[in-house]
Amino acid sequence: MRKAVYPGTFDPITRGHLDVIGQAAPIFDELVVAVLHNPSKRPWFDLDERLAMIAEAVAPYPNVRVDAFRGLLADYCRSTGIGYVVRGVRHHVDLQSEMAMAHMNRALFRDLVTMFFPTSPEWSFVSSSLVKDVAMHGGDVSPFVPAGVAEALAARAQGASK
Ligand code: COD
Repeated sequence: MRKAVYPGTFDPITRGHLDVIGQAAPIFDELVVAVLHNPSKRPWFDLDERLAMIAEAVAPYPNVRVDAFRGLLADYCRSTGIGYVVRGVRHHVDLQSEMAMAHMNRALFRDLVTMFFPTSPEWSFVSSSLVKDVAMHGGDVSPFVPAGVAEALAARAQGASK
């Protein structure tokens, strides 16, 4: 069985992430979208909120499931029998840091292969940070994130401005 992980922070999931999932899902028997649980960071959305938003967004893909992990990605892959890491690339700047991560992960777990997926051009400028910034300033983020995420962002931004 060909198992892959798409790891990330996903704070929150965007249409750019979903574009990568849409490209990768048909290639693997199972694709796990794995959210890093990092208690030392303060995300906009807590782990359970992020997992729920992703689960809703990937519902159309029967072979995609959601999980959380702590610690090293290489250890998570080793312990779950995952052999492939899926990463999205928006432009050459992403590639620089993504290459370093891919090499480090391979150095930690020799069997791990990273596959890069170039995002569709319409999402190449989209990032979780930018959509949070737009939402925080009252902008419409609905073109860039799934509907449920847009609602959650608007609610969070309203709460933060009170
Ligand atoms: N279009 C396409 N791809 C996109 C878009 C977009 N618009 N936006 C983001 N992406 C891609 C990113 O390039 C990335 O590949 C992926 O989607 C996830 O992005 P983020 O921002 O949600 O997640 P990251 O990049 O912060 O995740 C980093 C990890 C959590 C995977 C990493 O830090 C990690 O593995 N940490 C665990 C500890 C570890 O193993 N460290 C050693 C790593 S070498």
